[in-house]
Amino acid sequence: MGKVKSWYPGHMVATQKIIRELSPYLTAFIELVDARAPELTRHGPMGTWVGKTPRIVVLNKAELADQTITDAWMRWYRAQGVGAVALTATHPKADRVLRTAITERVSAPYRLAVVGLPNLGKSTLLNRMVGKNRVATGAKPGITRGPQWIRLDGGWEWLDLPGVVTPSRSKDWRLKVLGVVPVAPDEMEDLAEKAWTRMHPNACGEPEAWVEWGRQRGFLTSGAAVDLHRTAQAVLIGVRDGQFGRHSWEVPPDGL
Ligand SMILES: Nc1nc2c(ncn2[C@@H]2O[C@H](COP(=O)(O)OP(=O)(O)OP(=O)(O)O)[C@@H](O)[C@H]2O)c(=O)[nH]1
Ligand SMILES: [Mg+2]
Repeated sequence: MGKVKSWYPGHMVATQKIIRELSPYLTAFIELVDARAPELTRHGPMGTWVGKTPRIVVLNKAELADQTITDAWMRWYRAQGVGAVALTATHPKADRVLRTAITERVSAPYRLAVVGLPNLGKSTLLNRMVGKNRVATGAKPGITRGPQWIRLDGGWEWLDLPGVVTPSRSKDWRLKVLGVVPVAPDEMEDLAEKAWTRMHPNACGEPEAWVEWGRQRGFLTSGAAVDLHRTAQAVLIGVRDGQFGRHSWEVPPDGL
């Protein structure tokens, strides 16, 4: 648990300063959230950091979310007067979808900065916009360590930034399941059980169903008992990769 508590590295403090200082010079902020839990993964204090500069909310990893719930979120953002678009940064068409969403809302010159919590796909989206792998990405939070300006076609300029976290919110277990906050080894089994139960509502009353899944996969110790740690790891990877189907972890405040 200690590791998680001290999880607010210096580069995140530096990022806040950059966002505040650059805000007047930018056309818009591209605010990344996870389509499976958009408001939970939306950075609260960002609103005050960006000032009057427009924000476009991008609900990324949409292919992992429940489509009906994502549609409800899109209606909710529209009702709030917030420009939002749902996409999948790993999909080849994502750049076209995003360019359209941006040009419909703000005009040239396009000087953009991508902001949001860690591990949401900010750098993946940039690579998609450039059409090649220009910046590092990875399946754990904290890959991007410093700001990086990249030029895109059409004279667009795009600033990739490290993810920032809201320490007060980082205790929510769903942020750990979504990969935004690192998971300490001693909490992995508890998280896997919670995640599994949420994703398999029909297995209600069978709290050990995730353990049985591990047994079937052959995750056994030398004594032929189920290796709970390995099973928990596999469950969390399965959630990350959509192995258990599409699932949303948060519904809009006004319901579906
Ligand atoms: N399934 C899915 N995975 C995605 C998508 N976009 C990004 N990822 C994955 O999410 C992980 C994090 O991506 P990054 O682009 O490094 O995330 P980031 O927001 O730049 O993270 P930090 O630099 O740590 O703040 C990687 O494993 C990506 O492959 C998506 O649309 N769908
Ligand atoms: Mg990054």
